[in-house]
Amino acid sequence: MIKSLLLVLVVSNTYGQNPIIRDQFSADPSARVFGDKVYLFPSHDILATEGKGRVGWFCMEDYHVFSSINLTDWTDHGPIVQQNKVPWVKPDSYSMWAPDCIEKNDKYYFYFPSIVKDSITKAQGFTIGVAIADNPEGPYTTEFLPIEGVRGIDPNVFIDKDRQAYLYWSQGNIFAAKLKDNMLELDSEVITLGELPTKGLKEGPYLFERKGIYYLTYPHVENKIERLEYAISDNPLGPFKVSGVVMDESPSGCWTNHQSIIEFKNQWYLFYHHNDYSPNFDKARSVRADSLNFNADGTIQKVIPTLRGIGITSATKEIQIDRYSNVSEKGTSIAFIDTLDTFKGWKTVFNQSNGWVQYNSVDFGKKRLKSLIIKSKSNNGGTLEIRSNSLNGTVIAKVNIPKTDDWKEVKASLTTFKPDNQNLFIISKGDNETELDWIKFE
Ligand code: FUB
Repeated sequence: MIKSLLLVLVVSNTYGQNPIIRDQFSADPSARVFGDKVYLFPSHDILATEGKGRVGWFCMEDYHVFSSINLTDWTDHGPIVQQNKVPWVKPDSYSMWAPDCIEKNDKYYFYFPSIVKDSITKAQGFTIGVAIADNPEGPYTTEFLPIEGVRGIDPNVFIDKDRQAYLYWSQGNIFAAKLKDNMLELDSEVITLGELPTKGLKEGPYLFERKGIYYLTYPHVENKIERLEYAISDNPLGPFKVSGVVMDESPSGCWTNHQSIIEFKNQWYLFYHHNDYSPNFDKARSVRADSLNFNADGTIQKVIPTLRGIGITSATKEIQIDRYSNVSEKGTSIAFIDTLDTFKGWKTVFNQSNGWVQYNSVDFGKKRLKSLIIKSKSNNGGTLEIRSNSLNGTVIAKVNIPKTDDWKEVKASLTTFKPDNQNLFIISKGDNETELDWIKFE
């Protein structure tokens, strides 16, 4: 149970769609449902500079936690664990890799890997420690020493129906062991999960249970870069049967991927990552989420990554239509607003009549909205049409974008108002290049 009334610093809000965290890099997402919220515990990629991490490699110095009640609006609760405040972590190692968090008996156990200080244990390299809190947002208190008997990265914890907890982690292979009731010590021999592919790196274990089937998911290099795969068993410790691919390799070549899978309000979701804000450097990644579905026999349907992602977007907030659900083959492209500051996001560029973008699940509510505001730019002026639910659907508004060299917010009256959830189609009605940042209704 989540204890209330704890004052936690709320740093910022970010809005749904992919990537879901829009003001910083985020990777290796562990999503968890605690109470009526989804919590996200990702790695926090930063860019290494001389003297701070290893340039050209992963670089992380802390972890943030995020939460959402609707999968659209995400709140950043700020840093929860920092490398230079953990007694056993080498403070200049910048190696706070993929974490996980789980609730047991009203306590939240945050598991994280990092590089151990030479003086602390006989072990060297990566090991895994725990921090404990009364609330998922923190504050977390870190254990003085890492978990004894564990070497490696990518911790994942699963608690079965009988309340037995299991720790999974990786280091070339995937390992598992039972955890004691205190969640801080191993309670069994370490098992190597040996039925998984033997060729190509495996890491990032994440185990969940559905209808009596234990799904072990993991990134694996079957070809040249990681893809997400899964194996199933009737027991949390296996033996597992390799069963399929959850997500193919990134078409743009991001070498890593890393997953977690949750059920929230009767829908399953896959959280994963991609280097959206850093297309030329794949160690600065961003968390994404898409819906995941099962076949009747319990096998997982492959998830095709989308930009639209998950959650419902309010019509009265800025709708970033560049995170589209679908797009015309010709006449439309997506580009960064500022290539020197990618966190400014993307724009949609229309350059041909009848080029279009489809953006699904916009909630117009019940109260009549009267106008539309479009942040746009067009050197020669353009016309955009907004339709509801199909390319030939009801015209909601027609907007003339005036000639302008700079971004302008243009207002137009709605020709009609349709309440509730709709899919929007934005269609160019001219050949002049017209750029669109966002639209919103009021
Ligand atoms: O984020 C660093 C490492 O990259 C993670 O620990 C792996 O799972 C891979 O995503």
